[in-house]
Amino acid sequence: MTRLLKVSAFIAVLLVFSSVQAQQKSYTKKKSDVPYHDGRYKLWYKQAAKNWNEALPLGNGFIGGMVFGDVINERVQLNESTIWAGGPNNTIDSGARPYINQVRQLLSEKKYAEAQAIANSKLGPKGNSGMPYQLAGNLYISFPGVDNVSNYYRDLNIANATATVKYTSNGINYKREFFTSFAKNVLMVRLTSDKPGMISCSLKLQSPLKTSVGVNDEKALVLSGRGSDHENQKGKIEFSVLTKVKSTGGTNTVDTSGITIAKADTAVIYLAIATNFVNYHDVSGSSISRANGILKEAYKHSFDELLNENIRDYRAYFDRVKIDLGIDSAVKQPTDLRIQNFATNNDTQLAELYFQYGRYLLICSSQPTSQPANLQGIWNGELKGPWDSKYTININTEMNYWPSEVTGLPELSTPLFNMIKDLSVTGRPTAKIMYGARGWMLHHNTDIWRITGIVDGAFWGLWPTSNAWLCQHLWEHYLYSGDKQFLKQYYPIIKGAAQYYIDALQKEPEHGWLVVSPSISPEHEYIGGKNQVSVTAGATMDNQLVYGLFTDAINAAAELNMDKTFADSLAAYRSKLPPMQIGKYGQLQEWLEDFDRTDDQHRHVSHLYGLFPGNQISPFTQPQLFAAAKNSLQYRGDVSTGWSMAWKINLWARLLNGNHAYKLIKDQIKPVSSNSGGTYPNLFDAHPPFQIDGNFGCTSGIAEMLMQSHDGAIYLLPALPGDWKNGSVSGLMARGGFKVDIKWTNHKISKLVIHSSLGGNCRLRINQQIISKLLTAANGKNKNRFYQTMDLKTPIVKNGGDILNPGLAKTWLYDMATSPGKTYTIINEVN
Ligand code: FUC
Repeated sequence: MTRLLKVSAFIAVLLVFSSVQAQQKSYTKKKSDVPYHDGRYKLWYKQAAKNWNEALPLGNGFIGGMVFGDVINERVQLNESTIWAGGPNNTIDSGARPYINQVRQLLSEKKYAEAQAIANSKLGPKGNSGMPYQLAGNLYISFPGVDNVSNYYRDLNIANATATVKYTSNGINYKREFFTSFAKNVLMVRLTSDKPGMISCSLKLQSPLKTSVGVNDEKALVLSGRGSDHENQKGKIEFSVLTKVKSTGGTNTVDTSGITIAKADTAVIYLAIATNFVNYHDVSGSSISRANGILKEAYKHSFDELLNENIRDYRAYFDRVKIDLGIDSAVKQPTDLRIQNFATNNDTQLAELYFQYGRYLLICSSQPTSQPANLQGIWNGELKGPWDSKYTININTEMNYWPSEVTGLPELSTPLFNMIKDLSVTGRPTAKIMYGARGWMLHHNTDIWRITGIVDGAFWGLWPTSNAWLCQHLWEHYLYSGDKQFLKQYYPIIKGAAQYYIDALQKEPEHGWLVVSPSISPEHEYIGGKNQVSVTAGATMDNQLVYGLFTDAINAAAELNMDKTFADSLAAYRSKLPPMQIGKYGQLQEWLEDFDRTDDQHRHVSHLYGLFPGNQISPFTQPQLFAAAKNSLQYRGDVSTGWSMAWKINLWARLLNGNHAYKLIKDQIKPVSSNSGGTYPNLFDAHPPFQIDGNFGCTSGIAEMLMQSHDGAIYLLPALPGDWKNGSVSGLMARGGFKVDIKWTNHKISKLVIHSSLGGNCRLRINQQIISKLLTAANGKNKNRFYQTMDLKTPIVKNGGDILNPGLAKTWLYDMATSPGKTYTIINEVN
């Protein structure tokens, strides 16, 4: 019995709750939901932003604003997600095909340097490498006569999506409040002080783009502009920024030099931005009438009305997941200090803040009808941001969406799904003209115009497997939601990507395997030196991606009960793909030949796609592969660019090593140095420079440390670090429509709540024994059909090297029958 008690006897209580939604509503009502220290959900500072990476981001998927908070000259740097250079175009290279065939031939003859030379000279971009995302401009508010300043405070409250600046000047307390309205699509600013008549300032709109400033009939200040011409493309985007002030007391006047507010009690600034963008091939909208309409609608409402509405709208997303990793006194320090000290401080809460900040950034940069989050989300202060702030599809765009399903924000992936739909159209002629194949394809980048050709140069850009990676997100959305309508709508797109490979795969001469050729293991050379070679055939990541795509297409056809002949043919092709290979250092080979080096610390860890975000390497069914993947990751090292470290957090979580994953979180949340990634004072991830994927990747990694559901069961606390001794998380989503709440004490689960939206068997994997009437020992295959499709046995080949024992701890597997809409609570009475 004592032993029984020691292993934490659980008593299960079955509780039936109402729907997920009803539960979410109650979050906002219950007082106990905000038992946190003020700093828990705040990024805060004792000084204004000295540069862009210290400014604080606001956004609603359309407008982005970076608030600097200078007391004398406030700056809000403005973005609108459809202001890009150039206009509708595609980058298909109509002369590419013979050279692609030539490169294929050279690769099959192992003439690698020659293949690279032809690729470099003949298969680069023709004309343009995609268009840059551009800033709209800046709202400047200058405050004359501000001196004797004290009590300066600036924050971003991610529980409410508001930013605040406060200070005392000449004995008077001033406050500025900022937010971007989701419902009304405006940026709002309120200026107040604790003494009437003290708000005097002047507003200006400015932009480095070609713009003009005027005043319209409604007395709004208007900045009209156009996106740049770029790389042979004429700038076709027209945009309008409109701003108008409502003040109480004093006066506010407008002319072409700006808006002047004098001696007001309060001033509220309404700002709208709109463009002529309709979709990737249509720019026939009217930016001015759109911006006018937006401003008019918002102006009817008071600041408080819009703020309250906004907090409700925002929290409907944000409150879906709560997390508590413990709280230390460090939470009382300003955020920039916390970042500096995170490596050595006990500050587990900063990881929690960073996790929730990732969710905040996704909510603010990707709304159901917006553009997808680009390399900088929607925040870019330049005419041509890093890598043009485009969509890089060999890791970065996908990483942006890793947290959406698991952290309860699935509808925020809609812009990604819409972009995939666009690309399945613009990528059809690319498949035909460049590769002589059916279906659709694109290379490693796209932009708002949905280009599909090679960009940057063949060394980086000759990677044709983006379609397979993008389609993974479609299938995963189905696994989480069980939404057959969605699957039906997107099945032709998944099928189109699979068809491309049926036509494009090449028979490799040595083993007769079918390989993607030419391609690269993203951006990575396997022959170094002056004449680096990246171009290859049969890179491991490509094999995994095509294996996954075919498998998903086969499963999708089965779920929809259609296309059996096509699915059978895919299964036949799939059996001819190369197996994963274990190389001479016991590593998972990155290329078809064993080129890997143990001292290679390249930032891309592409061949580990199968471990994460794929599900082809399981510790339980593929221990040899699992150990090889671990060797590969160990050789690669930890510190790297921001997104690379974020990927490694997910990978170490999948390797079930919470301490190593947490070590990488510490490596990521540290001040930025010039040669490696880190975190800026505003908690933006640094490649460097700022790239948002690292923020999203880390959020996903923390979720993976707490729960995984890709390998036949829901694995609870699979990679809990020693430092996260006590804590809780609620609202994480598992495949098959399960919502999971976990509370743990002393690293052991003390309470578990599972809400089932689709019903079916809920199989749990746990690192401890649980005794509960609700749970039975798992038996045979998981009967839940969303978990059966994960039953992969990827073929492997061992070419040498020592295989380490994966050293797995014992786990317990349970089954629990569930019904749709029911909630199940399991309480550990011992703890
Ligand atoms: C890929 C990466 C780079 C950078 C760029 C935007 O090309 O290799 O590190 O993140 O995308």
